[in-house]
Amino acid sequence: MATPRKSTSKRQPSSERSTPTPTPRSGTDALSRGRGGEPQHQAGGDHPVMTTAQGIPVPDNQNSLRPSPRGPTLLEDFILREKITHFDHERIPERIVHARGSAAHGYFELTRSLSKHTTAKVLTEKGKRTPVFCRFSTVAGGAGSVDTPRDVRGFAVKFYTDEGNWDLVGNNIPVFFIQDAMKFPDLIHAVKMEPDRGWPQAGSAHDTFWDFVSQMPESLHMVTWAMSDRAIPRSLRMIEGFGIHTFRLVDADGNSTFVKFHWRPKLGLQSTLWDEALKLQAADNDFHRRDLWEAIDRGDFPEWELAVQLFTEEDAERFPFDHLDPTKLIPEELVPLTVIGRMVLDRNPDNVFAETEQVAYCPANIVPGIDFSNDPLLQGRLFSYLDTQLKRLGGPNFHQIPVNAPKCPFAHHQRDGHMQMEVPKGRVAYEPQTLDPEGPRASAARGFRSFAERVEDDGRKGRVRAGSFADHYSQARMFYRSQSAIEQQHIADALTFELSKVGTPHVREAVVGHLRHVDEDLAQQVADGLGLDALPMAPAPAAPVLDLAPSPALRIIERMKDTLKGRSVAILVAEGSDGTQLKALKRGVEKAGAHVTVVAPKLRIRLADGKPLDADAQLAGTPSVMFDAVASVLDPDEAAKLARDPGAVDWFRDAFHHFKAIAACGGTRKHLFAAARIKADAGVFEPENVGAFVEGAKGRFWKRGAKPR
Ligand code: HDE
Repeated sequence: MATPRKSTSKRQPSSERSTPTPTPRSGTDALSRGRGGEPQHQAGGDHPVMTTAQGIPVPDNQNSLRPSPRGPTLLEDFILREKITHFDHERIPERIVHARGSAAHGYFELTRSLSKHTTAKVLTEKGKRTPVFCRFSTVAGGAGSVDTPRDVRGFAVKFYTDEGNWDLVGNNIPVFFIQDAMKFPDLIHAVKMEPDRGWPQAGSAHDTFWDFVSQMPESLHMVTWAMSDRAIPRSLRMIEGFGIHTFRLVDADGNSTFVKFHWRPKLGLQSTLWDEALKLQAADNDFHRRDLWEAIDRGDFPEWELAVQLFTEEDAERFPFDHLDPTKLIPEELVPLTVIGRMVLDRNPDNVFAETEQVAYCPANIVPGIDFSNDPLLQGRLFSYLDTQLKRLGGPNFHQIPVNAPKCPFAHHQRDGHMQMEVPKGRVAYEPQTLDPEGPRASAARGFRSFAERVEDDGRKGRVRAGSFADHYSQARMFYRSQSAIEQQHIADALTFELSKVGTPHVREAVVGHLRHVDEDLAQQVADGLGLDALPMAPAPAAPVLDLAPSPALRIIERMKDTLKGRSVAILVAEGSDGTQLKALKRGVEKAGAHVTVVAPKLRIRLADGKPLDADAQLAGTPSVMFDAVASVLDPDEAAKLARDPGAVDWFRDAFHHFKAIAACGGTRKHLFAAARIKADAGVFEPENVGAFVEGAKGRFWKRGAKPR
């Protein structure tokens, strides 16, 4: 039975609501006023009337329907039931891998036509801008995990081309752990949290992952990458992307050229140190997604070049590895990269769930003129994505969700199914047919045509692995030997850290045994770090380990761009700071292209001239790991006070030990450097000398603490 109610549309003034009058225990007066349940702030003006999902106006969004003020809630309350039911169903299954992601809209602009090799319009119409939606992700952690674990990053791009959607679903590492799709569930079960205990979340430093690695030498190449600085990027705006597999381009005559796709960040590559990554996890779980979102929000649009490596069947035959093996890369020195376009991400999603969560990438989405290769990992992926998305998005019509729908005209006879959003007209939903002259029909001229690859005549069906996939170590060795000494040290440290978290001695030893094929010195360092008495035996390799020519293009440190563009600099101020000096420093750093954050112990301080200053961030929640370089403009007495604050001391200690440029005022040098035991070096600048600081902030001062090898 419904209780008669007065209209609640007339809001009481808040002063009346805040009067602490005793709540009556019965009576319709208390019910209709909703005392205690009224929101404190009502939006003024012409706001739309709130309705249910059925469009019925909602009279009261604070109180459920009950027969008396303290009585039970009535089942009849369809408004409450609809609201709660929808809420109960708000979560969909998260992705089994790549669950945590951030994405943006943008465009791809072709700057060089590949018309010699392909008919795909997206790759032939020079100057054309194709809309894209790009999602970055970590792999192992759940959607609610953190942004900065040691992990591979997904780099998936959906191109809404005039000939249908093309999805380039890649990673930020150019090779993969396994050669055959058959092993993917095993790999993921091994790296995800262990099923009996439920940890670790988003990390590979545990027994099951390394046990799998120890049994799968083919993973060694990617493991070496995953232990390198590539797996702890500074920003999603500073990672490379790779299609990994060899694909084909197909021309109008049906000829094919092999192709590998590479994304290269305009801002250059940059990574964090492991210590920074750990501290970033504590400081800001959302460090990467916030960085991407804020950069786009302020118009600092991230940009990548799309480059291709093109090669023929004959070229491939000369490679010392199989181009169909996804654990192998083709060094740039062997097949150079040709830049063909650029991608600019210039719009944040309007709604994370509707777009970032519901976007469904699929390597099988390709357009005429592009084709697959026989890479056995790619072949398995062609099945997996649609299959998982049917479950994740609840049915076969997820291609109708706006972020997934093609932007070109489309027409087919697929009908019905869960969540059908279209209202197809007419009686014809089949083909061939004579009843509807407007009905869609296949087109041999315009349709997708698979490359007419010759299939071996003497093939024998079987569960086999090609002998040309047998070399598991040579490229891991090449990668390691291509790194600078600093990066090699980081790989050794990362392996030592990860294996130190492995509780099973024989697993640790087996992995160190494999490392001997990568590099004897690397294996020795890790063995020392783990306290092994002797180097374990190296397993017999399935193919001879080759000393391939190093590829310096695989380094990061030397490819960090000589620029402050896209970087982030913090200036620490406190009560009594010199406003003029702060202004000059800020202006100089901003002019060089960096984003400046003014950090202070309190959000509002008074400068030396008495003027108030609103800081951008508070010191306690803003450690220096969040920035590429730091500076201070402090009154000496305030610096002395801050030297008693461990957070302030760590601010400088960390910046220094993370090899960053520091513009330190006199007070900082005298008090905070003393407390942090910092001895100023070539990476420490005067805040007045903005030009020198800007130059220094473009790189890191690795000499500061290089560990001797
Ligand atoms: Fe994926 N992968 N994957 N993967 N993958 C998924 O699809 C799978 C592989 C990659 O931002 C899933 O919709 C198999 C390589 C990215 O939404 C799933 C195999 C590469 C994303 C799946 C691989 C990737 C996924 C999970 C081995 C780099 C996130 C949810 C045969 C080239 C895309 C989903 C996004 C997502 C399966 C290997 C990249 C389960 C079976 C190699 C970037 O379908």
